[in-house]
Amino acid sequence: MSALTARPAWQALAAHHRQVRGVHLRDLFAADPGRGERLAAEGAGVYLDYSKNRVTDETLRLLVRLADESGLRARIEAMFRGERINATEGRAALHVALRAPAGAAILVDGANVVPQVHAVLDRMAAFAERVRSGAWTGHGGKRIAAVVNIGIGGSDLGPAMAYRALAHYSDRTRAFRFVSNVDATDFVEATRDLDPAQTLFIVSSKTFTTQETMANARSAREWLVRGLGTQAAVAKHFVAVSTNAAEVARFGIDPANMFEFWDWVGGRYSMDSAIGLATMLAVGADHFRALLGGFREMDEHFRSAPFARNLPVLMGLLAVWYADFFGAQSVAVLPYEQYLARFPAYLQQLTMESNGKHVTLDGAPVAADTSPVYWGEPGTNGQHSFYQLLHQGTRLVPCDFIAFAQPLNPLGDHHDLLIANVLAQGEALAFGRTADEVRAEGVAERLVPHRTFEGNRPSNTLLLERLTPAALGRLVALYEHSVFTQAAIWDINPFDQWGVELGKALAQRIVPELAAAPPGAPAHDSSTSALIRRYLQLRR
Ligand code: G6Q
Repeated sequence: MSALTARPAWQALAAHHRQVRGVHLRDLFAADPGRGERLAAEGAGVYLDYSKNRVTDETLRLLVRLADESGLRARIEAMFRGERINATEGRAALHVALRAPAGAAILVDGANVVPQVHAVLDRMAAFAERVRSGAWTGHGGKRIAAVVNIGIGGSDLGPAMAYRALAHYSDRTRAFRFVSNVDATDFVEATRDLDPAQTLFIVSSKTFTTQETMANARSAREWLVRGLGTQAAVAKHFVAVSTNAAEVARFGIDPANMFEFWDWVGGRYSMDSAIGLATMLAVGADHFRALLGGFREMDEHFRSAPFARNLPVLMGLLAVWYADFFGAQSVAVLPYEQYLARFPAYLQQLTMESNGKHVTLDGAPVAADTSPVYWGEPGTNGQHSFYQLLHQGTRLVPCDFIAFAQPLNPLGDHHDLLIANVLAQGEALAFGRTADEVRAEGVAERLVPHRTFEGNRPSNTLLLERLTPAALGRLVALYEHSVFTQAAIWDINPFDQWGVELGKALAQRIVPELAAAPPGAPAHDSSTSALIRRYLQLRR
């Protein structure tokens, strides 16, 4: 038996699950008229209704006990204190320092990192102000009309998501584009209508060695130099966000135009670092600081609220409950907010790159399933496609609904229609429709099974006042800390990503084999070798 499954709370949960797995949400609600208000928590301006989960008070008590037995409290403190909790890379994981207030002290190797965080923020703000005001011009003196962020993974998904999420607050006089894929189509389509004399590239790369980003950055430099006729133009049209000053200088970007971050910021935890420069250019420094303020509020809630009323802890524990005791394979994230269209994609990296791990911190196999698959689309669109499976499929898919009380674009009764839908979905999933109810509607007997909804399908509902920069910060931090909570239970490292290495290394090996006619048969398995030969033939 592993340390995880040997924990008394785990064993108690396993026994408890056998007793409650058949209990229906209909009965839980019928037995407790106050359940909908009792099983709700509020923190940092986020209201979480978790009453439509397949839990009793005993389940919640045992889950909190599991968090205690897993040392969650000490792990949270270790993160906030800057300890090297990313043990496999020998680093701290200090994204919380990126939003710490100016006067705070967080030490890494004895040095307070908060002043450097604020120094970079101030430089970003000064730069953003120059671009936004028109004081920073292109090589020929024209205003910057387009900003193109070049980056991938953690250096793309956060800024791309935040740009869309905060579009309501953004500068509509400039175009913002995000190029990530090494597929040239991404770069070509992003720049085809842009004027090089008015385009600013942000090369965002922690390492400044990532194959895709460097290929796109080189193509951008060629595009610019070809368009403006001089290498000297690079200085006014390229800035970098990186930890690697030497490589930035080698690329030809003036280190004065490099915005720094640090090895203790993981890529998928970096949208609130200098990686957010594109976001700041779009929405301005004040909104960016408000975004950081929202992150900070959720950080403080996570660090101080008792687990039983702690939103990220509750959400993390519920994710473990379904993944490990009900065998749920996935979680659907369903924002009823068009501006959050890229939020599920952002969360896919945050959740799955963090917790898609098979060994514990000390290298032993994890005794339970780790991260579920996160996926989703904004409502109401998903209702007309995959929700069928959520309602009547054979799999259990816990859902996170996200909604805002105040619309950013009030228009007739659209917002009430939107909210009616999100509420109806949670209700339908939980309570379903029994065969007797269907019969009472006069449905023909042969159709009754098809028209029956078993219900008992769990969901969380997150309700916020309005999608502001601060609200976005709170939401992202909520999921960051929910991921951390899950990792603490499984005793895995959510901050490394060795799983993406093998494919990268093998691609590097194949590149020269495609460059010219390879000498002899390439040394791969027969499938890969045959595909290489076929590609070389078809390419001609
Ligand atoms: C995130 C990952 C990964 C990373 C990209 C880009 O946590 O580490 O998605 O962000 O591979 O890396 P660079 O920023 O170094 O280009």
